[in-house]
Amino acid sequence: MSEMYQKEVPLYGDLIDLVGEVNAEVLSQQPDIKQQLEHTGEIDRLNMERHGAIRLGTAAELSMMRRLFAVMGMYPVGYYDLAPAGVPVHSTAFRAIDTQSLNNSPFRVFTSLLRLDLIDDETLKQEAITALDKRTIFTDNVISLIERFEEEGGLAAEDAKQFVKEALETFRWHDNTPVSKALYQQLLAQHGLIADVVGFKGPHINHLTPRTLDIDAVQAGMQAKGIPPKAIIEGPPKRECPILLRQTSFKALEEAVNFKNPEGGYETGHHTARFGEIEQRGVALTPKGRALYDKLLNQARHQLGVTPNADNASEYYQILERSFEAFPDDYQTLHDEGLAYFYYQAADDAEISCADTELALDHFEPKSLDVDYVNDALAKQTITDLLQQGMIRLEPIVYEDFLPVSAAGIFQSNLHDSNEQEEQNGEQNSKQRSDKGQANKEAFENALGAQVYDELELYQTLQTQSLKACLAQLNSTVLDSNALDSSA
Ligand code: OOG
Ligand code: NI
Repeated sequence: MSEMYQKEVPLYGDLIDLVGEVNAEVLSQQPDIKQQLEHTGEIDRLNMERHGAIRLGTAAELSMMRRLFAVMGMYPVGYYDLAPAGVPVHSTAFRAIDTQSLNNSPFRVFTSLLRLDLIDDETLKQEAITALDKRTIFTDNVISLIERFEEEGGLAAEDAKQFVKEALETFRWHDNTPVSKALYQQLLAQHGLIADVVGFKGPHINHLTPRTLDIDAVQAGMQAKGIPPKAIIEGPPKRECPILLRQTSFKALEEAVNFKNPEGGYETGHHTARFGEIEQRGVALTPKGRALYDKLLNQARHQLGVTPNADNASEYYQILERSFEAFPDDYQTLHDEGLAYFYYQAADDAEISCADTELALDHFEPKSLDVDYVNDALAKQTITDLLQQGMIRLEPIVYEDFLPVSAAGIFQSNLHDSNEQEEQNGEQNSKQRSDKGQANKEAFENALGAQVYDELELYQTLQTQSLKACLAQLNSTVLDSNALDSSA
């Protein structure tokens, strides 16, 4: 998909080059970052794309898409309602859910379903539904292969190869549209996203997003390479210990398309939808950490008084930085205050043998492997002691999901130049719909044909599993050395 997209959108290839240069520079300048990436196994996936995004039109498309991603071990995680921000979609992210699979492939697809119910013009709504009903976004072959996967619990190597080839077709760009220019323009007047979904043959991938180790450097470097950046970097400010997700993109390109002429043939026009994005991820936050993040972000936005834009970008960053002074910025405190999720890892052998194994042994009764034990106060003290002695080290669990306020910013900066109007709509929408959040999630899951995973539960499980594995490893090391002592 990356190769296809670089061919389709050459500017995206330039962005990839810039990201590669900046990442290499950071790795050579900051050996501690390099070491951390080695410990968590992420060094090998550094230069792979981290996400892409598509927009779907119907429940049937969404549920087949869920089945397609399941073939690749990608499952729907999280629910994002963008309607309160004036974007008529709700979304999930398909991604791997366990550590090993994430290390094999961290790629996620932010997948949105259009909210046709938000089109208030009844005639237009019907035309949109008719247009969507007419299109088929999956090849027959990919559907057969999905069915085979479901029946047999897997695909043979040849089939898997064929599956990738066929699945890619769904994400391809088509510059001949199935709708007339007149209908396209009506849809566009309703909302840029509606035109982008209903006006095309399929859900073209609308951006891909590599990971950068220094998003500020890439943002600054884009201009110099002739890549027009979005006005502001979304998410938290620059920090010593990155949290959640910071993102920025280059502005969507205006591309030539051919609209289907009702009298036959095509007429030329253009469409703006596809762009390139970069992301820098940090540690996943617990519900307590996330509540603090939301509070500080809202506080900063409220203080700025208007939506951050090109004219107030530096003022916004200053306000944001000041606001986030209240968010602890070292991993130990983030851990001790229960603000972020961490992997617990037994220190390397060398470090263990220098540590005071007897003290550790005092704490390690066999019950230490019990999950409940892990949560009680004595266990907390034990963990603190072990961390202090250097027997256990903490490695941040990377946030693998998305942020609704940031996503809305990414959507909006890549739509037609009607931002201001959309933001005003957004405020109205949030008033109208603030109490409908739960019902929307249910509607989304009905369309999806499954429930979405709760991302916070997934992080908690990763943390607990790592603690159990680490205690088991320490126990066996300590017991081994004890056995050696007593046999001596
Ligand atoms: C998705 C925008 C959201 C992100 O990274 O938050 C997104 C879209 O434009 O379809 O990709
Ligand atoms: Ni994105």
